[in-house]
Amino acid sequence: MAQTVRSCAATSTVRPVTNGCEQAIGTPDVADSLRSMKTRSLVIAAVAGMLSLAACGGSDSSAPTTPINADVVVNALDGLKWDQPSYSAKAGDVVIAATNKSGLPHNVHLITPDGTLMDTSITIGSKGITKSATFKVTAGTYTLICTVPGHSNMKAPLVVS
Ligand SMILES: [Cu+2]
Repeated sequence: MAQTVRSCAATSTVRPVTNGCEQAIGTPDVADSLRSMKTRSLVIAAVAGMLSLAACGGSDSSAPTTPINADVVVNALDGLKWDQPSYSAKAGDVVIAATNKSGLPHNVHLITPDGTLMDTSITIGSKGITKSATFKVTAGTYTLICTVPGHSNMKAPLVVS
């Protein structure tokens, strides 16, 4: 006899593999502008269909639609500054997700405790963009910077324990 068992689906905490590669998780600007056109549903449906066809036809399917389970969330704000005076993380593979909330292009680089600029970086070129990357870090105080000329004020410690 069949019995209906209602079990909660376990939510997976599997994190997208980034391995230093950037992943764009921001919503395309076109989606925002389309969303505001509430009365033009036919147009929206038609365009959405075209977009999904284009997405299916593309060879690059690396853009996830859900937020990345980041270890460190960094926001670039207007006024050439990060949203926090300092950040912290646990040693290992640390996923940093950076969002550009300002009107200027930025990037995220890490300087190791011994002063070396790490190869891994994140570029957040325009407002609303969120990207992430995995940084391999060990215990110590790193420095999170933006290397865009004139942005030297964008500097915050990343304390790794
Ligand atoms: Cu910057």
